Amino acid sequence: MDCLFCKIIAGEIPSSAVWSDELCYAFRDIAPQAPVHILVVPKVHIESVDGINAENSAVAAHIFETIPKIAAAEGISGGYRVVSNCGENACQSVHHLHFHILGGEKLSDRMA
Ligand code: DGP
Repeated sequence: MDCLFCKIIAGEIPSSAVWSDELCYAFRDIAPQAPVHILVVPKVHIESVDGINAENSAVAAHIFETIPKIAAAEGISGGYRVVSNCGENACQSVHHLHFHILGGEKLSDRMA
């Protein structure tokens, strides 16, 4: 499968890792939109939030258990934003489920 994030998870494309466990991988976004901008992805390929179902939702739950741990390790526990773009109208550009963690400064009170 020609998936950028699958290649990053496999180590075929370099990335700046901040977390790795049996179910998920987190790394720094190549074009940060905040002082801290991390992407958290499942190691299994899921296209987007639309692809979460009863069979794989444990991975999504695990990611949401992991996000606060990453935020704490990054020192942004005082406030951060979690975003997942799903589909064309949301401008999803990489079709492997990912959650952006944005923080390290006072973020806009607008989402877009
Ligand atoms: P989205 O637009 O929600 O699909 O976000 C995709 C993000 O992926 C975007 O913020 C930039 C990031 N990205 C794209 N290619 C690479 C890459 O090769 N390495 C890293 N670290 N991030 C990437």
